Amino acid sequence: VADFDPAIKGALPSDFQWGYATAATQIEGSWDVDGKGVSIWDKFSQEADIRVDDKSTCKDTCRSYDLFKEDVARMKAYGVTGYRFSFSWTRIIPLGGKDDPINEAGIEFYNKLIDELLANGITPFGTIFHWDTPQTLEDRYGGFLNKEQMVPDFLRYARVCFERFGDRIKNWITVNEPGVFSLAGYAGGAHAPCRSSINEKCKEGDTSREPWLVGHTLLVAHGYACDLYKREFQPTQKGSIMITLSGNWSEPWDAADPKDIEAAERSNQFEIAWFADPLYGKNPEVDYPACMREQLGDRLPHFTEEEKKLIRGSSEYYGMNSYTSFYKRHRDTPAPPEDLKGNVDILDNNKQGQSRGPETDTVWLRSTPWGWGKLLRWIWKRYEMPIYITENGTTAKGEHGWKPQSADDVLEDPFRVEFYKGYLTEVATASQEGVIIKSFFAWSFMDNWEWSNGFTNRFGVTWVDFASAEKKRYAKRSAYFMKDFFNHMIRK
Ligand code: PNW
Repeated sequence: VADFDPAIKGALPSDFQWGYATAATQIEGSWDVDGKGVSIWDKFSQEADIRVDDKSTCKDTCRSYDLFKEDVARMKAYGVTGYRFSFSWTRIIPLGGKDDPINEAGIEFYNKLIDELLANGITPFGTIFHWDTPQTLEDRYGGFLNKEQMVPDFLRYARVCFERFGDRIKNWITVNEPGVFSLAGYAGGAHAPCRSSINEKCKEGDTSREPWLVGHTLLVAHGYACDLYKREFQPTQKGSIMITLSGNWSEPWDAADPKDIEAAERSNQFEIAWFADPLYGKNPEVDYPACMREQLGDRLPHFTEEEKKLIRGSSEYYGMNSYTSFYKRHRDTPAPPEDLKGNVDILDNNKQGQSRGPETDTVWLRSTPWGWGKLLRWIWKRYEMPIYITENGTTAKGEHGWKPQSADDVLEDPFRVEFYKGYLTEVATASQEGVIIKSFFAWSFMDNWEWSNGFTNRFGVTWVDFASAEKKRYAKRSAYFMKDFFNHMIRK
């Protein structure tokens, strides 16, 4: 506690929300219990042998479907003010569609979770869609590739969430990271539903088109959900609604080369402005960024007049997930049709040979607090929207091998502590400069099932013994650090 920087003492407003984020597929387990239907990640898990690093599935994960009370108690002990979790679509509507039945047992689970949070003074932030499309909708009509059919099904699911939970959930997030869902599921192919024309493990897909179509459907589905909430629920429930966007920072490989400066800016637009410009842009004409339209042409969908009106202004805050930064170098060759990032080379070192940051257990993630600070200011300048940081965090190199010696053993995780110290100091200084930042949700409350990386990537401030039947939890040092650091930074 003693060595916290006095310059950032009280830097964050007294109503600042801080806590941890999770997602249903990654922590709940009980994938076929109490009437739950099959999601695209449950289906993905059937092929874990070829698709997941450690061949693990999302069948049990952290078992928080059973252990949620223990988890809420632990969060309270960690000192959080809020918790961001996601609803499982197939727990609530097993078959997913607008005319399919509601599963009351699924509703009951989330009622108990929300009530437990509120009874412990923790503000719930509810994500409606964190990537777990009902498999039935995938089979019926191609899921998010089919805008006409998906939007009404999504809207009915959102309606059920507002109707059943909106009396207590006052902070709604429609969609988690439309960008990563589209790119990893429909271009890279490493995520469900594994569609790609550039990944040999995938049988079907058209990487030149599908990620842009899916992104568009998500944006439109989000727009209709906000419209519904604002018309029918907000007047009485008095909550707010937003979308969460992903976006890592792009820095020029050669800071003296105007072409690299342009390439890095173009890359930021492909990654972030892709969704943020239609939602929050200052250009009165609602469209994707000009550089995307230029490179992708009509492969990038066009907004109808109704969609333009729905989407601009739909999200009431800027929900921001970000983890790392990359160096970007321009290319002199034309962009191939499968290019996703603005025709750039993506590099770990800049022209001077300087590394973007120390490695972690996650291939794409390095600790880069320098880029995180630039990103916060870039978003603020471009959109002038108050920011809810809805995810940020890290794995640490080699942490997988740790074994607790006793029930109260604490993992000393200096890397994660340094990571958060660096990133949160940027949050504090940006806030002091006038960037409006309203929350920080660290990813994640506990180690969990990191999608195609399985249990090999540990993002938690709680270490989970996945080998034990009861998925025993152990605090890491970072959990205590976060409590003390926020106590220092949040004004009394
Ligand atoms: C996010 N990238 O995914 C998700 O919202 C979480 O479910 C996930 O566990 C967490 O971040 C950690 O990965 C991302 O390649 C996946 O930049 C990939 C990237 C970013 C975010």
